[in-house]
Amino acid sequence: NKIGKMLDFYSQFNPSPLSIKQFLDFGMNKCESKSYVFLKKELPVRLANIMKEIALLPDNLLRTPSVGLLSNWYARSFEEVIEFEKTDPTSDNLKRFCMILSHIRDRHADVVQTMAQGIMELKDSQNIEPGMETSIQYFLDRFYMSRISIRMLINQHTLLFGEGSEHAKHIGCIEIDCDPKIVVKDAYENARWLCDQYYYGAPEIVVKEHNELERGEPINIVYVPSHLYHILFEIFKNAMRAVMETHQERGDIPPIQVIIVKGNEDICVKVSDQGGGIPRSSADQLFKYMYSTAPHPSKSDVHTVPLAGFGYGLPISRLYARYFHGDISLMSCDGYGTDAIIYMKRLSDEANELLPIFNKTSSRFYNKSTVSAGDWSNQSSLDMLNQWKLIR
Ligand code: W6P
Repeated sequence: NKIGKMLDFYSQFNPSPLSIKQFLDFGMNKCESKSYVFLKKELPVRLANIMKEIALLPDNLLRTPSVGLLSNWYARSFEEVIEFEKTDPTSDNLKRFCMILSHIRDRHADVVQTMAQGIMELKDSQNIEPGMETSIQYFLDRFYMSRISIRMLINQHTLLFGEGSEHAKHIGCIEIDCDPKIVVKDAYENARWLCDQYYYGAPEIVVKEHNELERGEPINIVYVPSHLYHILFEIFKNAMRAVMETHQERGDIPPIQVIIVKGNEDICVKVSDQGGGIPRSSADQLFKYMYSTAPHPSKSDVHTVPLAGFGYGLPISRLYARYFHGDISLMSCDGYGTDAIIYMKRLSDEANELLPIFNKTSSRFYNKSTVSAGDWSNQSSLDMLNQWKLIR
């Protein structure tokens, strides 16, 4: 069939990662036809790359209603963009292209929940061996990263060339002088509100800045503030819950401390809580999708009600950080508290998209059905895995 052929064709190309600087250049020159010509090839390439990977998922996951639904969304969107393959950037086509892109974005709005649903359906229907859990983790990281990147492309194009929006400081969803302190306070206030609803109290915040490069100057970064907000909101929710759960009875609630640092390579935001920390034996679980979906969300489970997200909060936050070659790392002192450090590239030309590429290496990953034997002695006790309950 035609769409299958087109998928084969477009999946042969590697996605072309853009840097934040390149996104800016696209947006400052405001050349809609240039963006159009780029996207009518790049979007099918990114869609095809991830669709090929979806096709390699285990059959029993592919056959779940949720994943079936989701595959259809991708197929429809792929068809819609390749309609433009041989078209020129006439004003009529430019307008139609913008509209189609907005439709595609709306169609894929619920992808995260739908995929999570599919994973839960799979878990309910069978026991998942560790090997399969590893491939699902591998897949979801790539799948959600692909989605983040495709939405970034669509958002930039529609914000820049859709309904008129002239902002001095915003180029699409990128802010030229994003002040991390403002994003920190915003995310804190919103997490605090949720925390208050449930615990009738919340930790205070203490924010410090250290600009090592320009001593005493405020810290600014070229970044996508909504991504940083998403990450910080998730970290604050986790930190607040930990603090409230460990200090509620005692009444003295230690503040959450934040330091924003501009160094030579990175801009870092460190969020330190005194929420008792995470046992080292379960720290690895925090970024696992299968783990956070593990306890079924139920209204009777008090811990999942107030500071509730979708359960994929931390792994997806880390993808947002990694998307432009940053990262998140969590470091805990068991019995005391946790430091979460968000790293962002200081220079916008070093902040390149990190994109999954479909090829032999990636497909081999799904084929291996066995877990390789460990070459270090360890009991890797599975019962340790479920001790730490993460908020969703
Ligand atoms: C905790 C667990 C956690 C996860 C993410 C961020 C902060 C914290 N604090 O105790």
